[in-house]
Amino acid sequence: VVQSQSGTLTHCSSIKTCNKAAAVFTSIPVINLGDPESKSLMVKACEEYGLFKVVNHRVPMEFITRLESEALGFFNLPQSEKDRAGPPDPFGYGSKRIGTNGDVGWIEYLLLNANPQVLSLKTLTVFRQNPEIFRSAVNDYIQAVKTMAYEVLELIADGLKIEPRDALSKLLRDENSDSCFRLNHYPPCPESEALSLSGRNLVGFGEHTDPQIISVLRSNNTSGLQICLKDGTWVSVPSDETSFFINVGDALQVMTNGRLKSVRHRVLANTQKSRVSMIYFGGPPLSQKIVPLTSLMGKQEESLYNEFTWSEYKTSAYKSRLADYRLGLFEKT
Ligand code: GA4
Repeated sequence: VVQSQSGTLTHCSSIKTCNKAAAVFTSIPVINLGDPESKSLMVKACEEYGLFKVVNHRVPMEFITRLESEALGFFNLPQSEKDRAGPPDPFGYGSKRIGTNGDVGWIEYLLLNANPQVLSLKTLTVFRQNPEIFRSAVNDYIQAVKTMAYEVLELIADGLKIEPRDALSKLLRDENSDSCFRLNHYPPCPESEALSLSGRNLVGFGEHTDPQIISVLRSNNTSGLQICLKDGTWVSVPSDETSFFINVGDALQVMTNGRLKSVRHRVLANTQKSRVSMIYFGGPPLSQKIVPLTSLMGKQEESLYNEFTWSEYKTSAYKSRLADYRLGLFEKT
């Protein structure tokens, strides 16, 4: 893995490429949070795709643009400065390496605890002139996005007739909720221009499912996100900087006994523009048992999964490679 002096990413032959141009996902479900039908539309989207787009989300645009510019300010620092905020073990700056088991991508990122009090000092030292500006940009954004995530989970619970309606959201509201936050920067990749001429694209973040309950993503106006449909084809999700994308994670798939699908997704590098994304990963407390919700199970219905705690799942996930099918270890045979 090579890193140039200027702090930009340079070519790295171990980063994967993929060669088929994906169709554009024009039929992506778009859900207006003010729509009385939103709960059933969300459930439908989570059953079919494991992903939907949220409009009328009430997260102030000002919080979004402020954090995006803080993030870019950080990613534009010299490499040596950024490295002082690394490695991401578990929180901090990372470049190209994803996780600890050999995965790489055309990406640099900051991984943060979604509990603002725990914003690691290591990360803040990089913002030594203005750590408070960064801290408040992160806090305001996370707070607003969490509020939306709780609402989404309550609507999903309503749509599935889960009782009480906070059965899912309370796991994220819990002060011990194990949630994290990630700022990603995918620099433009000129090499992939040549590669894409030969029909190949460089992978920014390799295919995977998210282990948590739900993920809330916002990106700038640069495409790159793709999801895998039930039939195995990949489609690219058109970027929309004013909306949020919500995806189902592994834990929610288990809690709904497989009804809602944890979607496989990936990000490809763009040849022209840099992509910035910010993602809140809502997870339960470490001690939480991850089992299908009783109010959702039919009379004779049995769990498709063996019982496990979030801590057990997380430990197992962090030992896996990005593309692994992590739920496989927990399925009943
Ligand atoms: C995918 C979702 C989140 O980005 C993340 C990722 C984590 C990491 O980047 O350290 C993991 C990946 C993610 C799943 C499998 C393991 C852990 C990298 C990896 C190879 C922060 C998370 O929670 O799981």
